[in-house]
Amino acid sequence: MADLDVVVVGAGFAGIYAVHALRSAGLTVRAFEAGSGIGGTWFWNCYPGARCDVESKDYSYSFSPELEQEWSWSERYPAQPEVLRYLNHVAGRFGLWPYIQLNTRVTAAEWDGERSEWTVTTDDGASRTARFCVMAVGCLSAYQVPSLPGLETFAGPWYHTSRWPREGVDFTGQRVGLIGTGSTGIQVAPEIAAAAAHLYVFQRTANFAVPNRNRAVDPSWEREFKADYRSYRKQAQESFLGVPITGTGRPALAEPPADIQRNLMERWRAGGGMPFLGAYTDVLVDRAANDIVAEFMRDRIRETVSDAAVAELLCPTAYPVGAKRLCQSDDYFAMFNLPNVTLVDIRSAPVSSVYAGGLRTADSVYELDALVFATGFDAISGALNRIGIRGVGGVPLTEKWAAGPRSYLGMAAAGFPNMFIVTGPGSPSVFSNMVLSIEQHVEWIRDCVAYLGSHGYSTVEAKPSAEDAWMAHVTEVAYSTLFPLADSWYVGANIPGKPRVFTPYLGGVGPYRARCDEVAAAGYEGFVLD
Ligand code: N01
Repeated sequence: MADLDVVVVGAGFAGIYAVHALRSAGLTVRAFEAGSGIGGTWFWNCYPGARCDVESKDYSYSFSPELEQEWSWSERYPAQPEVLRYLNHVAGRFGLWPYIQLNTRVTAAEWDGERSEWTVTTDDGASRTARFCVMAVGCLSAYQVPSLPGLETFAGPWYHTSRWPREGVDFTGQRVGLIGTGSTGIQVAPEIAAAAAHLYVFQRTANFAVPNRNRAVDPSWEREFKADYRSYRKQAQESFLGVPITGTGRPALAEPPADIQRNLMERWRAGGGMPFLGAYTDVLVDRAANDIVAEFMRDRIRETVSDAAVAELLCPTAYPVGAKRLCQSDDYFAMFNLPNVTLVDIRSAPVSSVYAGGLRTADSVYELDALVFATGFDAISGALNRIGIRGVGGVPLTEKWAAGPRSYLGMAAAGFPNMFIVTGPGSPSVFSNMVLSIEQHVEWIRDCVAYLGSHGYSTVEAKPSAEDAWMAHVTEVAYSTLFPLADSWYVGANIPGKPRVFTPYLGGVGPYRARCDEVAAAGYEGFVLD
């Protein structure tokens, strides 16, 4: 008999809830977490300025009406320390600590077909067997540092934002180089600029950013909001993004230009990416509509940044707005008006090498005391590919995914029985309110395991035909939008050599949930139960 019913890999939002939900269903569960604390992405990404771009009222668990009433968020968009406090509160409140083993990285998971169980090995040399494996490793966990020639010769310290020293970093009086201008780079840059003698921002691709208009949560608004939290959560579950937003419901191309400008400006002033991009129905599917919104955003950069040449360099033109994750910031563009900040265009003059005293580009040399990489992640599949996962016949997951990650419903990979992936490739995951999508997956997995038990089955495995059909649908939906036009981490374009496959499901959170529920109601259609 297996040591455990379920091993959960990771203790971020997904792993924490998986432990709670599966234990509440009467299963024996153990979670392994590589970090010295829980929180996953919110544990590791403790760089200054780290803040969620989904509002706190949405980016929080909905499974407990009591929890959502008890907890009070201090800000509209929660900063990383507050999200981490929240998760620690949840673990304590629901008695989860005894079932979470910290400082323990899962290094391998192998399916034993004879015994119908997984053997999970950890970096302390121990192994456990479990009937089920729930991979709650996060979509943005496997960070990447570019292989720059000479990096090992750099005399100063260098940091990746996703492994920021927990004690913080003092940049006072230093010349700092920042590589990476995605969501993370845009958040960390103003914080570094506030302390450093000089900040050089090395930009390869300019990015769009909308204002947050972050503010303290008003207690009377909170009271009012909480009075109807349940029905709000229901709306969120049925919505497209996992956050109810109010768009005009009309295409931009059918709207008089002056009305578009007025409407976009209202949303710009209110702050937030989802309501802004969701203003019109055609922005993410029609290039002409997208161009109108993109130009509106470039105009905001031009009116903010006083040096016209710098402003032009900061204006994104390489991809449709929204096709890469829209950044949010209240102070990034204005930061370039500071005398101690320089924007360096490494698209036209790429970084050639690092030397002891700094960084060389094709046309210049920059003397630096410290280097910061905000260069992103091997997203969605990276963390799973780094575990030695072997399914039926000892086939490695890396081999199955050699041409790109794939799964049925974004939760189960053919050839890997009794292994569930939370927010895996082919699910709304990063294109949704992650917390809500995590809850939906965990509850579906819990119910599936219960169904097997009550119907006398011991294994569940996605059929290859169901996986093929689902991934074809994921691709078809993606290619009906503008998303594939960007070289984004959504398609793996940020990782040299990674196959270009669009894996997030863009069909909408509500319809996706309905499909998963239909599959379950039909006795787990598309799965082999044995
Ligand atoms: O990573 P990214 P991120 N040389 O991949 C550059 C979530 N998130 O950590 O665009 C030079 O987006 C790269 O340039 P390019 C959110 O979902 C959320 O910023 O490839 N530059 C790009 O500028 C987000 O999308 C929040 O040309 C190199 C940057 O590094 C996701 O995490 C906050 C390079 C990487 O951008 C990832 O964001 C933070 C190289 N060799 C993150 N390699 C919020 O909730 C890469 N780059 C607000």
